[in-house]
Amino acid sequence: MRQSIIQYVLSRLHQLGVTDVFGVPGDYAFPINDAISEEKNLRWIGSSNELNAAYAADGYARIKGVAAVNTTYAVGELSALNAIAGAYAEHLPVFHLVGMPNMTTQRARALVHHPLGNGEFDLFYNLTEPVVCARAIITPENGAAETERLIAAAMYHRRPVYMAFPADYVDRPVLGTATPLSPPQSDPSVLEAAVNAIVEMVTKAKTACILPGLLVARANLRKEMTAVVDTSGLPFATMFNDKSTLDETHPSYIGMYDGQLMNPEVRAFVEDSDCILGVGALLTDFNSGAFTARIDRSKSINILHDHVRVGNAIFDNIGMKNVLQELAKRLPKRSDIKGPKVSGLGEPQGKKDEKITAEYLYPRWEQFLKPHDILIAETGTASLGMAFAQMPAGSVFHNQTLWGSIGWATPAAFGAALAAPHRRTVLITGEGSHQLTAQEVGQFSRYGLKPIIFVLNNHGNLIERLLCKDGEREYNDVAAWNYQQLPSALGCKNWFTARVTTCSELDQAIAHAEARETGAYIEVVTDTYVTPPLAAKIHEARGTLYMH
Ligand SMILES: Cc1ncc(C[n+]2csc(CCOP(=O)(O)OP(=O)(O)O)c2C)c(N)n1
Ligand SMILES: [Mg+2]
Repeated sequence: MRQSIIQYVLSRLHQLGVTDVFGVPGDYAFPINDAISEEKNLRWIGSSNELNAAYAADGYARIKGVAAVNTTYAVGELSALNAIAGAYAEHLPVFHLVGMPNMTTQRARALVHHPLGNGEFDLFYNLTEPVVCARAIITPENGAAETERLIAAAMYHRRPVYMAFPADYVDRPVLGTATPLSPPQSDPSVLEAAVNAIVEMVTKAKTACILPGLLVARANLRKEMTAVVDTSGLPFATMFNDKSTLDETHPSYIGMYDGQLMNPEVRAFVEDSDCILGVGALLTDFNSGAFTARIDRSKSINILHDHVRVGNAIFDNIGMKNVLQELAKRLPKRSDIKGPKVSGLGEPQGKKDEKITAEYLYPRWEQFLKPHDILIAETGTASLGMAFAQMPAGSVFHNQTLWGSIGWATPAAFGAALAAPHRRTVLITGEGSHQLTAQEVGQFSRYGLKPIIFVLNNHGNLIERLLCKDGEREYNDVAAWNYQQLPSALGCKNWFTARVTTCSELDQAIAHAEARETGAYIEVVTDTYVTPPLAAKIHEARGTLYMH
């Protein structure tokens, strides 16, 4: 028997690595919901709401390289849109599968529930256009071909795609066949010219360094990138959004480059280099120390996913993977170039029975991290503090640095934990952000996952207090929840929970959390203005640097 349209789509997603689909059911989506639950290779993961489902898909895609989320027409898909836009900004291929009313209903312009009541059904298909790299309404005729087109687009651009399924078409047999599209190919002569230009610039340079960026990790090119570092012997630094692209225990790692705001030795080394080899790094506000990074275009290179810039020369129609593979063979070994030695946050500073300070908290969290951990750090002061921790071998740091939608981290941590249940997932979130999506904590226990969650309670939106004109304005206060009671209320059985206010209480709670076989949820209470150094710098500079 021929596969139905939805069976075809789901089997292709499974071939790409999707084994779980996040979502919230709905009547227009029932045929998709049913197909997912009947598909033996896939698990339906019921989320609390569509925003959380799509954030969870974002977290899952960060670990597995691809994810899928299923929502119902209009009311469901619109709630997911913020997270889908985030996946677009952050380069994550998330397949958004949406159930639409029957085509017969749409043609009759019938006044069924969910649409706006004006007989128009393609509004939401149109609304999604700017936040996906490709979209289609899937029919029996176009099903196979459109699925292949969307897969090729999502995997090449590493961006989300949108697939809407009229409910009466979902179970119809897929007509015709389509072969997977081959990825774009590099132009060999341009590749040769670009690699020659890069090799020449690196060879001539007295000092040089590498800035590996987020696109390397997103395109699954960590191995190729590490080979370039090893061949060239060049020191490398990373920027905030690019943190943990390569292993931070690698001997060539010199630490975080954050413009003039932090790490002056790293800044001096990077900016004084005659050649700065950027690979998939973008100079966004948070990546450039609030635009204080000074990288001279004429002595820098950037290798992007489909083109390379060497100084002012552009070489296009060449793929990042091919460029890295060639460079790993051809770059000269520059063991003569030595960068500064990476330093982490050092020993926690503070008295054991006193309140928790930034000088204690961030070094203590750094010490707590273990090899292969997945750290999900929410937008806010906590991620600004943890950006300067040195990550242990094989561990990764994830933050939504560009999109920066608070509430992302809690469901994203769930998605990441589900994608890698054998690894330890650590969530660090401010309490203001946590309040947006805290109900997703219940999902960890529901699906047998054991994260360690830290909720930093500093009595409101600290980063906003530091950025706005009067930190005491009431709009930065949040409700004082009993955080410790949340896991139990949300169905987490036998979790370790604690509320800590002193350094020794923090130490004890961490020791308990590490020893337990269940999830752990620790509320870390500090004074309102306990601020890590980068957040303090951004505060000092906000008039001139940041808010332009
Ligand atoms: C969806 C969304 N709404 C609002 C904001 C603006 N915003 C940025 S950080 C923040 C508060 C963060 O507070 P918290 O999570 O408690 O972290 P803290 O800085 O206090 O450590 C807000 C409201 C945002 N980035 N995203
Ligand atoms: Mg806060």
